[in-house]
Amino acid sequence: MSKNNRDNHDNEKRGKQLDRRRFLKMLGVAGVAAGAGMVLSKDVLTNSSKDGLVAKAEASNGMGEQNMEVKPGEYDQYYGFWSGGHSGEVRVMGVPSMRELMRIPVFNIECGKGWGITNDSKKMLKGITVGDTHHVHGSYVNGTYDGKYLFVNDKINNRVARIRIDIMETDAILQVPNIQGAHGLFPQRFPKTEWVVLNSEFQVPMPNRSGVDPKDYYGAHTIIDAERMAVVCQVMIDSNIDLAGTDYQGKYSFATSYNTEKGVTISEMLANDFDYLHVFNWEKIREALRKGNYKTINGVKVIDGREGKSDIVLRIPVPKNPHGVNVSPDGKYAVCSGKVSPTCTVVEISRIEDAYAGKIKPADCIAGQPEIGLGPLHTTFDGRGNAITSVFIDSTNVKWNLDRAVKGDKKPIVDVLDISYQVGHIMASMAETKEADGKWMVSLNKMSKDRFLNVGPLKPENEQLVDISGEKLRLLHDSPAYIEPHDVIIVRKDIIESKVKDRFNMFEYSVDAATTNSVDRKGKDVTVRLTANAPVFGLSEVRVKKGDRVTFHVTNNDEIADLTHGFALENHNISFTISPFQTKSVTFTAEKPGVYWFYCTNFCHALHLEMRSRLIIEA
Ligand code: K7E
Ligand code: CUA
Ligand code: CA
Repeated sequence: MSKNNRDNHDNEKRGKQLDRRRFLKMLGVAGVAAGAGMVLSKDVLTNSSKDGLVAKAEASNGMGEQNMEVKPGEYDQYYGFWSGGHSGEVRVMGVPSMRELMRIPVFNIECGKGWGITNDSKKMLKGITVGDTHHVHGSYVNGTYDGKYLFVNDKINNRVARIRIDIMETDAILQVPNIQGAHGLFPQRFPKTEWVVLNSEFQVPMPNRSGVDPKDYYGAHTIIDAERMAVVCQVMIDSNIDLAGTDYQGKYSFATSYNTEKGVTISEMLANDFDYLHVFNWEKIREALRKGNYKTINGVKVIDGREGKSDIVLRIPVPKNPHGVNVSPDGKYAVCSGKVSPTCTVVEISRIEDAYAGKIKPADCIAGQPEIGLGPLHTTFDGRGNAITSVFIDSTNVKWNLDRAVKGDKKPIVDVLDISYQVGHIMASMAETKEADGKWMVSLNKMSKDRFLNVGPLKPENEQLVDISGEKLRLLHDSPAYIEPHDVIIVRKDIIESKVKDRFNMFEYSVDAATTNSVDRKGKDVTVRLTANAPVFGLSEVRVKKGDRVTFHVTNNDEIADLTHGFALENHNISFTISPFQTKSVTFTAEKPGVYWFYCTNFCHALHLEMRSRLIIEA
């Protein structure tokens, strides 16, 4: 292409993208307006897009000047922990390089590690191998991450998983009864994570049964014991509850609702002009548990938090179907993003006590309500008094000033960044802690459209890296992501790095570690202990009989960092890896007589290909 042609092509492409943006916006507006039956103010529309263009036209003064390049052999400054959405996993990324470092299987089957194939993982999954991970958050001590655990929800099967950060593996999965659409999840931030809260996005009969009028469907705020991974109790409420947050004092948890109408159709869910931010009072929850003010449903203590039934729940009216709720790093404000309303609602947390005491109305907790743009979804913070909100329909990230907002400024906008396209969550570095440092932000955009080489009708998402260190938001990088991360936390590497191990403690994770090799038979049960040392398995041959129930315990006896072996058995649907000093077990029935090779799948040695032995099934 000649330079002129290329310029034309580029201009054409820019033109196309601009058209695309307008088109998406019109679609979004039409969709929301039709669903809501409401008229969106023209003022909001034109102003927010105008701000976007002004921001673009301005010179680069006020721009951050951080360099995202991480040279070969250098490390990233941050660990990013991404939810994987309906891939069911969690991903570990480097920030700012946006390089994918690892995937942690959680609710899915994954052969890299053999998750869902080994006995331990099967026991945790209980045969349920689809999941939808949205919200991944770390455990806290004193308002910041302690580097011990990650917690993540499964919206499809109402589970919460815990990941041990030292080995980056799922170590517990809790099935939560009585709820559906397990969505918002947030750990206690202060003084440390003893509880994790989980919101149910869908209302259902409690206990679940047919023949119930939708007016008797309920939502529940589930409280989980983080160490025991057990349900402490559920607070049953009339509404659904969506996103979750906790304060920085250990007093309250928050939940946005979009279906206070108890609708079962979209138009019913959009009937009211206001829904709620629910506030749950932890002292009152403890008191109800102490006094026995609950009933037990499916083995869970269910406290009645419905309107008029108890004083545990405070309902702060928030305009129309809000989505995210995020607490500012100074602990002062809970910010609800409006979704159908173009506003963010700033709730001053210190006023909540007076509202519980009846001294002020719940609505009086609202300190500001600035107009942000069309379809605000999630808000993050730079730790310097600014909030940044993702705006779905506008396809923008909007930076605004909290102080100005609470002083009554209806448009405290500092900068508007056009993103590509239709953003869900955004997250700034350390922004969900009191140590928010205002350096990097990731924008998880739901659609990449025309941004990457075409790979068919299913396109990757587009995750954009933004430098937020300056006055203006500066877009630095596009990363394709396999469907579909929803949320992310960005954690300073010093918090994580020292916690991460190079090898397992041989007997910590399994009592079945094989330090020597053996084959033991008890009736039809055959137990094989097998060592793996590069480049040999400890047994060159294992003989069993047709119909035997065979268990292999495979231990990697190599202690060298990064020397992982694999174990795959021909024609038996078995494949997993074993990291240094780790033991993994698998049980299967020997059905078809013959010779079956088991081999190492993970390249470990010059003679890796020779690392193979026979299982002989005798007739
Ligand atoms: Cu907004 Cu599930 Cu956090 Cu997706 S949720 S975007
Ligand atoms: Cu062991 Cu390859
Ligand atoms: Ca509603």
